[in-house]
Parts: sequence; C-alpha cells; structure tokens
Amino acid sequence: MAEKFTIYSSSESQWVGVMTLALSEKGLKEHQDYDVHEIRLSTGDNFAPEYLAINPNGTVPSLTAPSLAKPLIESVDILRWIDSRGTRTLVPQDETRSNKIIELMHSPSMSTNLILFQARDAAEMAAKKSSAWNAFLEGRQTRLDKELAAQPDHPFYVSKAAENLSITSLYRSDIGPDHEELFKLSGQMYRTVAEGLDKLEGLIALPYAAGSKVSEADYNTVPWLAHAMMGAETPVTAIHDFGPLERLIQKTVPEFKIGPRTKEWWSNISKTEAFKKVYPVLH
Ligand SMILES: N[C@@H](CCC(=O)N[C@@H](CS)C(=O)NCC(=O)O)C(=O)O
Repeated sequence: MAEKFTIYSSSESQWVGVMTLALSEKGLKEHQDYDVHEIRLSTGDNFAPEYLAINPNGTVPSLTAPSLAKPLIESVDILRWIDSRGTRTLVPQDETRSNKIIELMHSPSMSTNLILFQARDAAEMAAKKSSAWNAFLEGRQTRLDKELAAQPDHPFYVSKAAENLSITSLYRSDIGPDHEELFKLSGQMYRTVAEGLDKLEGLIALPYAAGSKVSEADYNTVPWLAHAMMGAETPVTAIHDFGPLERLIQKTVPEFKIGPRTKEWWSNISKTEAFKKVYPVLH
C-alpha cells in the first residue's frame, strides 16, 4: 500500500485547487490516503513559525510524506507527486504547450491578488474597503505584527509585514497621493492580465488545455480562472458566467473578451468529475 501523506490546505486559497483537483482525479481519500492540516489565510496561520519550518514561503499548498527528503511547497510539484502515485494520468500530450500555459498562469504578473485587493479609482477603493478583503488583510497584518514583535530580525517577517502593510495602510487611510499611485499601477496591471488571457486563448489546444486528454495544464489553469471569477464577484454558482470578469477588465481594456476557445475549454473541463467535486461553486 502506498504511504500516507499530509497536505497543508486552505479553503481560502486559489493554488490549493491544483492539489485538490489532482487528489480528486486520483480518487485519493482523506484519512485513508492523506491527512489534512487546514491553514486559515485570513488569520495568517500560514505565517506561524511552525508552518514556515515546513514552507519558508509561507504559502499553501504544501505536502509532506515519509519518503520525501523535504516538503513540496509548489502546487505544480505537488500535483506531479500526487500523479506519480500509481499510473500517471495527468502528463500532457503536448508538453511544450502545457509548460507555457503553466508558466503563464503562475506568472506574478497574472496574480489574482490584483482583482481581490487592488483598485483603479476611489469608487473601487471604497468598495474594497467595505468588502471582506479588508478583514482578510487586517487579519494577516495582526498576525504578522505579532510574529515580528516576537522575532524583530526575522527576514521573512520584516519583509512580509512591510509588504502587507503597504496595501493594508491604503485600506486604513483616506484617499491621497499613495492611492493615486495604486490606481495607476492597477490599471497597468489589468492591461497585463488582459494580455495574459489573450495569450491563454492562443495556447489552449482543445478539447482540453494541452490536447485531447485532461492534464496538468488544465488543473493549473482552472484554479486561476475560478478564483478570478469569484474575485470579480460572479455569483458563486454561476460557473459559466464570464460577464463580471469581462466587465471588470473592460473598464481598462474596453475591447477585452474571454475568447471562444477559452470558453469552450471551460465548458469541457467543467464536465469532468474532478472539476464538479472541487468546484461545485466558484472559489
Ligand atoms: N507558487 C506557489 C504559490 C502559492 C500561493 O501563493 N498561495 C497563496 C494562496 S493561493 C498563499 O498561500 N498566499 C499566502 C501569502 O502570500 O501570504 C504555488 O503554486 O504553490
């Protein structure tokens, strides 16, 4: 029997979706095949010193197993390790295409944090301030401040507390010059995301992302789009409604549309058992 492993997961995370889609695909079961540690991002559990000992980046997902010399801390690697148990089924037919897709979706310039936390004008900023993201950022800040007070020279806490404060302080203060800078930067970032989604449209092979069968390319892309749609305030059960995300991007790039290939791909992948199990709603 294959060894039991441990996953560090979070219902609040986008990239955990890569791992959970793979677990579902392989038919692996909690308790029987693996144990779960739930990490609450909104209270900064991912910044606990005990968790940083597992994942020095303080991100989820992570995976540990007796046979692994060190924890796996990247969702791409975690999916591949899970897939390597038994017969591998998520290997892409077109590896070059798949790697391009995975690199694109994971690139920092495609981070959905833009959609979740940033704003392009005072109205968007006001909406963010009264949304759940305000408490999310404050929860992280409280935890980071506490850990920093305990270990004032710890490089992770020094830089992470400053990084989180740079956005949290804009939520705390009235509109001023720093907000204007954020608005300008956010507009540029929406342009980059629009370009990235156009690039994805050109890369998708059909019926699935990297060819005729479901592969790691699909499972690294679904979590991005599901999270971006949620961040755009699509009703969570409206799995096929790209309208809110399109309108959000069109505010900066009026001609932007989610392309027909991406829509067809989404329709195909959403019919798989793994998708239905992990994404009964957008998250
Ligand atoms: N490259 C990493 C990124 C993981 C990541 O950024 N996870 C987010 C949640 S979706 C996280 O843990 N963020 C916590 C933070 O940045 O403080 C992966 O693919 O596993």
